[in-house]
Amino acid sequence: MHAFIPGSYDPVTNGHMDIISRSAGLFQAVTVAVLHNSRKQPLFSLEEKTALLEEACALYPNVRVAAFDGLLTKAVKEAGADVLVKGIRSVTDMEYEEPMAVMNRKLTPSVETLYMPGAPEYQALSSTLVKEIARHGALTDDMVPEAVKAALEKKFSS
Ligand code: COD
Repeated sequence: MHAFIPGSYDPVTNGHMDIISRSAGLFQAVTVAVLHNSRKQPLFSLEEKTALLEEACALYPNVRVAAFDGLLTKAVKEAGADVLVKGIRSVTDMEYEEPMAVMNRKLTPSVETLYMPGAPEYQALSSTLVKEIARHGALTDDMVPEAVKAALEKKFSS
């Protein structure tokens, strides 16, 4: 089976990496897909987000990183994947994800959505909070991969 893990990844956090690394252990192949979320204004460019993810995922030989646009289920098919994996931190995540899962199943029934509960230690971690904390120079080493911490510190250094 081939898993597709979409996200804005602006930037990738250790919460995302928990879902990616566990999926790498479960599936033969994993595509980590960087997509644009029209509800969010990104800090990092598509190229920067992809490069940071590639560095963070280099440890996992069955994981590849790619950028996609357009309809999610079309991107899943383009990647040759069959399962959408969504990390879930809370009821709020479920409420956000469930209508999309129902609609995606209606659009492309052959693509299943699987929810993976996030690790409790990363439950409060989001790209949004990480950026806010980084803006105040208060990031800790357990929040994001090393290269992401350096990239955030550089963004907010001026
Ligand atoms: N622990 C566990 N999971 C986490 C954590 C954490 N700490 N942080 C984030 N996640 C999960 C999120 O719940 C999400 O599933 C995923 O990781 C990505 O998170 P983000 O914040 O990087 O990305 P989002 O939430 O902005 O999602 C962007 C998508 C483009 C994937 C999303 O908006 C989407 O699926 N859009 C559908 C577009 C579409 O085709 N619509 C038409 C049919 S519905």
